[in-house]
Amino acid sequence: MPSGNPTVNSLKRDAIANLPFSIIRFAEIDSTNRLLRDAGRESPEDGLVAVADCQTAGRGRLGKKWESPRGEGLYFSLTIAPLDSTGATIVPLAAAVVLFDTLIGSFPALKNSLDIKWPNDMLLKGKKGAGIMAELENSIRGVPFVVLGIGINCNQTSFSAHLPAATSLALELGAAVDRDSLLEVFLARWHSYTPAGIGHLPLEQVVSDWKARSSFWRGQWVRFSESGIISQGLTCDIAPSGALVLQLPSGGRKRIFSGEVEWIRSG
Ligand code: BT5
Repeated sequence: MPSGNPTVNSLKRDAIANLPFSIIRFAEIDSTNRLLRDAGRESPEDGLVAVADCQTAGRGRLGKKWESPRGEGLYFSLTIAPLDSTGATIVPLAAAVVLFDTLIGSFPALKNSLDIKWPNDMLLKGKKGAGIMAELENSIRGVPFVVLGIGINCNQTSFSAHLPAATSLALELGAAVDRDSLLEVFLARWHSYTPAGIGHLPLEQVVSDWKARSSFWRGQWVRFSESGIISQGLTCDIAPSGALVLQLPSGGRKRIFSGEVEWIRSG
């Protein structure tokens, strides 16, 4: 994006001044999730946010990488503590709901192009514009906590050849995006979605909010792999547990709790 282009999504800088977040900023770090996990092992601090201008070893799920070029994306993590294993299920779903609303609220032009692919991909016209992960950890004193990590492609104008299905907000909007404002809007919305803490939010409500924002959970053919065997199924629901429910060609139903499902785009 040429530097002279307009910046959209402006918001007053003190929007989250009174909310229970502490933000630490880095010009460069290996991974904001790694940082908050390590810090949390000593003493998890609820509401601690780490944000970086660039990550040299940004992480995705299951040992995958998150490309985090300098100055282009929004890369941040949030510690939620204490929170036990239910958090690993509810947090990424809730984060997808809040991120969806953050993006639509900030950029109404995305109304018809934004979608959520189970479990955690934020799609813009079918391409991945943001990713969400949640890592569960225990402190040395046995306090369980979750580190929520979000990477949003904001101002990239191109992606490396091995990411043909990636896009950015700027590519979709035709204008550069203010990353600080986006972070503030997300945190403000996260706080209002979870006023008493995410642990008090019923999973059923989060699942229902997630379903209301995604077209992916119904009527989409997907491929999944189990014990090395690749099978296909038609998405038909999100279970109250957050699992993706598939209708199998054999007639049975299958719940997928984690891992990858690959969208088979052509009918
Ligand atoms: C995710 O994993 O989508 C979660 C990404 C979370 C990144 C944030 S950034 C701040 C915080 N600190 C971290 O270290 N991580 C978090 P997953 O569903 O596993 O997707 C990873 C896959 O997405 C990769 O294998 C690539 O195929 C693709 N990918 C990598 N970088 C991408 C990018 N910038 N845009 C779109 N796709 C990308």
